[in-house]
Amino acid sequence: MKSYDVVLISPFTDISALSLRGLSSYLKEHGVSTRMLFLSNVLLCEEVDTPNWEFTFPPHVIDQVIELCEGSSLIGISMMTNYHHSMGHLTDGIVQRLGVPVVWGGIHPTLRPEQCLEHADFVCVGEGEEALLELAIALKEDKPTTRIRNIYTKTDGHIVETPLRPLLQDLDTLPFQDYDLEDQYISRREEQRIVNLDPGLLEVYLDYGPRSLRRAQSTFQIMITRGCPYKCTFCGNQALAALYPGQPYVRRRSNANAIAEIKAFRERFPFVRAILFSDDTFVHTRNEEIRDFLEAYTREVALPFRCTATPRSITSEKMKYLADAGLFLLQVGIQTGSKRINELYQRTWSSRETVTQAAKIINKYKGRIIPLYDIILDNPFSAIEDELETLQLVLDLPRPFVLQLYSLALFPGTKLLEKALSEGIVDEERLLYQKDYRVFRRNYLNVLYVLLARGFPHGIVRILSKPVFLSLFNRPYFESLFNRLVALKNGWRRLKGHVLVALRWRRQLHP
Ligand code: B12
Ligand code: SF4
Repeated sequence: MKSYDVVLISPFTDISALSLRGLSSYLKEHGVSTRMLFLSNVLLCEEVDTPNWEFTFPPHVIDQVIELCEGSSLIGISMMTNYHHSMGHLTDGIVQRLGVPVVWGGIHPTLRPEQCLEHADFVCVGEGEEALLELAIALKEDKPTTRIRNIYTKTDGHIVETPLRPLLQDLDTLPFQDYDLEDQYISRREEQRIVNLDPGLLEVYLDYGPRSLRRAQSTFQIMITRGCPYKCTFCGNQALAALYPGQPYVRRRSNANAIAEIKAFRERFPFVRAILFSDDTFVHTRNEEIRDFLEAYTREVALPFRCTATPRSITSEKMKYLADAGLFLLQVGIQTGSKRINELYQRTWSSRETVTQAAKIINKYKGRIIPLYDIILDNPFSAIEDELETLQLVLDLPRPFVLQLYSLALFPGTKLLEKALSEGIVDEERLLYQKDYRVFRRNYLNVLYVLLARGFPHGIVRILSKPVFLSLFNRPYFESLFNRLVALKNGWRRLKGHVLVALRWRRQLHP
């Protein structure tokens, strides 16, 4: 089998893997060959559509990964915090059996380099393009690797830190994402193994996208900015920006450059049906900037698209440009309706009035644009009054909308985690690695939110949130009853899943 200088591994459910595809192109542009593996456990083994953070790859898949990595001089893995466990296991397997050095990069290694160096030989802190290239060349040419900026390593048990390169300011100098499928592989549930990613599979898997929007249509993801101007205390951006004091953090590609990338993708893969602008907050820019971008987009691309916004960034003018250009789904971070919690989150710019005003503007386009409102539950600093204020806000928003609920995950580097640790509210290890943002506490109020998210009539939820019902049901016995019911249901589902997986592996070993 042909070998490559660098093998890049993505554990994400979503094979868009924007960071790795960008890094891969950057390496190739500078003469370093790459192979990419998309190894989501969801794509491989789960019988349900959600990742299992405790997942470890079965031996026959690790064998295949080893085979696909053989002959390379470096293996790179991109990481979010929740993947620490499963990628740690995979990395240990690779290092022991292959002896090829492994570098981890992405938000988690950036914020927790020391922990990541327990598994990986190198960690890339911050932006990776130039650092990864320098590391790959050094390893290929057998040169020292301890002085590469942004690359941390360990010698004699001590961590060797290096200074950070400045942030890339001109994003137009970066190549487009790597979609050369002949060097790309994907883990497949159907075959129970890793297979070559061909255009047919790409079309299917680009349907996956973010969790709530799966199987909408084959969607190309792109970012036209890096960074976010806000500093919400639960978000990784605040920690990332802090690494680069005094440097412009929000950077934007030129319209022409972003549109050229979309056009190039569509020419190559005409099945693409929609575009997803995955920027932290796509709409946060001046009216004219959105207008100019969307005019060019309509002229040259004209595919339906989805994007993200903060409530504050929504204006009537921008919504008109967005709607005219084909926006069909707008993800808006509301997070809370409580003034007190907005202060805690450093989101005082996202008041109830701002949210209500934004929702009214969006609602003028009902039938054409569906808003997707993000709400955070399970905040240990919230009181029942805060939760009720949020519920009330959601109930008052004009319909239709989709509600996307997250159980608060306290990620490394965030102010909220620091606060929770200093107040002894959390045990870090448990929260960081085992916390599942889709698993909510099963208390009465959360059940009301889930009912809303599942389309239950607002009138009934409003009645169920009256003090009389709250005093009856918002009690620990209700939560424990629900926990038991859900445990029963999950136990049954897991058992069914294990049996199916075992049968598949058996078939795989004894065809
Ligand atoms: C786009 C995005 C997504 C997209 C696509 C992600 C993907 N698979 O590519 C979608 C919407 C699917 C998504 C989903 C999720 N996301 Co998200 N996402 C982002 C976002 C906005 C941008 C990430 C990005 O692609 N940036 C552009 C690239 C070019 O930059 P980059 O990722 O920083 O990569 C650079 C460096 O880190 C480094 N690097 C990265 N990988 C590697 C690998 C190697 C080997 C090397 C050397 C270097 C390197 O080099 C890159 C180029 O300079 C970030 C916020 C942010 N600003 O980072 C959140 C963020 C990464 N997401 C986050 C989370 C929590 C999630 C979810 C788990 C849950 C959720 N709340 O949505 C899901 C999980 C998905 C899944 N099941 O796998 C958190 C992660 C926090 C953490 N500590 O883990 C972030 C930071 C936002 C936040 N709330 O704080 N996400
Ligand atoms: S607005 Fe969104 S992306 Fe920006 S810091 Fe806040 S949560 Fe993060």
